[in-house]
Amino acid sequence: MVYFFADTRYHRCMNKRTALTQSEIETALATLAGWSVKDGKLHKQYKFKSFASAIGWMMSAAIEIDKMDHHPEWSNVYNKVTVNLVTHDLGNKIGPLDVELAEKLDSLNFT
Ligand code: H2B
Repeated sequence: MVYFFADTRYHRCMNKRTALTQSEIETALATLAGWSVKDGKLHKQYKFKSFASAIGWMMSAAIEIDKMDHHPEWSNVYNKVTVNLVTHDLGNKIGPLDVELAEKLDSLNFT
């Protein structure tokens, strides 16, 4: 039993341990609306109706980000939030967790 769990976790971990290839990134981008690769990072700028909306979204995003233990480079100016995703543990390259986080961010309520 211990082996079973150890094995599952090992594979889950190994899956996330390599940077995506160019074609894997292109495949991911095809289903990620508004995302692009900019300076080698998975990039999107969200525009909200107000500063309060932007900050509210960042608060709910932060909770999900923390749960994933995968942290974006992001910044806010007025009603815009700019997000740049790379995996530091993969030498600042785009990895599976970056795509996973992009999907999670897009799934949050947005006004
Ligand atoms: N966030 C990002 N963006 N890249 C990482 O490689 C990363 C992270 N590594 N958050 C995590 C934390 C790691 O340092 C801890 C130990 O899980």
